[in-house]
Amino acid sequence: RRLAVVPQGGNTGLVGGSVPLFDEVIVSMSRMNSIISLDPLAGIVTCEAGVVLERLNEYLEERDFVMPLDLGAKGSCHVGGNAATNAGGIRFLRYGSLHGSILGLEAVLADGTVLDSLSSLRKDNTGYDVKQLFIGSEGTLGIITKLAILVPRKPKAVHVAFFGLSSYEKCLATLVRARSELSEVLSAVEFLDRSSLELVTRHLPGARDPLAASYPFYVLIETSGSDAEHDNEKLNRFLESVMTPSSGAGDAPGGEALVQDGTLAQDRTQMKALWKLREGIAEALMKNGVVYKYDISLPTDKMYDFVEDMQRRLGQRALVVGYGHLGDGNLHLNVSVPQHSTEVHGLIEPYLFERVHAHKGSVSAEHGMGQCKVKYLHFSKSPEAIGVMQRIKNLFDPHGILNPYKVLPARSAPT
Ligand code: 2HG
Ligand code: ZN
Repeated sequence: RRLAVVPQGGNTGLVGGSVPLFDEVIVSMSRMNSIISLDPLAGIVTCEAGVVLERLNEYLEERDFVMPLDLGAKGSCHVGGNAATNAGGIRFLRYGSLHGSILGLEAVLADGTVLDSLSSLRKDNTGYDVKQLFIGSEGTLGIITKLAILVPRKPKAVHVAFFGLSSYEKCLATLVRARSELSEVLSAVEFLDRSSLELVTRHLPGARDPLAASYPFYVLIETSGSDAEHDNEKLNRFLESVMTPSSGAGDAPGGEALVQDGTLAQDRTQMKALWKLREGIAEALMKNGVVYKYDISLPTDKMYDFVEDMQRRLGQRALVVGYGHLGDGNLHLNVSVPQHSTEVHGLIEPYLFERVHAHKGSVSAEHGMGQCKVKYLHFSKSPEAIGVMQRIKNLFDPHGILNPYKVLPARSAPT
């Protein structure tokens, strides 16, 4: 009947991708929630799109596997939505993008055709990899209904350390050290600034600063490996190296140690508490008032300049915080105000995206385009690339009924 539809998973997106604008019908995926099978030999799980990420992860952990994806919204988001939005999250550094982990999928096209690309082969080099188009298409090319996902073995030993640092440069140097000294066991490197930590400790019950003094920056490092003794040894050597004052040689700025203070979680509860300080920032910001959210990819050494520049630009009008996936060059720049302010919003956009473009960054590192970023697509994609995207959209959805007004700017009618 050519009715416009909006596919909706857990509705946890941050760019309005699963929210209708006009009279679109919401297609909720929540009852397509079966886990179909797990092939333990190949490490491939097959499930329906509406399975909640945390539930799938629990199912896998019981069988000694783990999802290659983890994010703050795990308790509500659906794996179909994760695939449709190409969600990034905190395991990206270790397991990479869903473009690599999703081996196959089933999708329903605009005309009702069920496209079976549910291959569960590690290798399949038979021409165009059509399923990739659906990953990150945000429901604009078809509705993902099933997935086959490559799942790694559950790590036997996980450690989490939380550091206080005196400058962003030291966060970068700590990242470099972690990469070289923790190498294959390194599974996450996240950072947050002091304002982010203060928001979490103020708004989330039970959250407390684990360090004795305050620092302008914090880095959370996680290791995951198969041999607790080996990982422990590596981590202890790393801790010693980042906490010992340097001679000024190598990657460390001279004199002071890279890390001023730090704590290592002793058990699962402490590990969760440290992760909460990073994963709880989004929730704490929501409790603090109205928030303008930005999720940008930048050269890692430039990331915090963007936060400081925005702080200077907005002055007393707003609180600007910076945190994110340091190891992936993905900054979450958020601006908190007591109530919506057209003035503040106008000072942020399009200024921020113009700067991102000037630094060859991306206007969306992991949250997608949804409805909020559509008009800024051209800052990250060339006219030729947008033209190809439009042609693909026309091919899959000639009547524009799949999640309209999302991802791509309005187009002319198909010829
Ligand atoms: C995170 O990494 C999420 O915590 C949310 O991607 C980021 O709130 C945000 O802007
Ligand atoms: Zn994130």
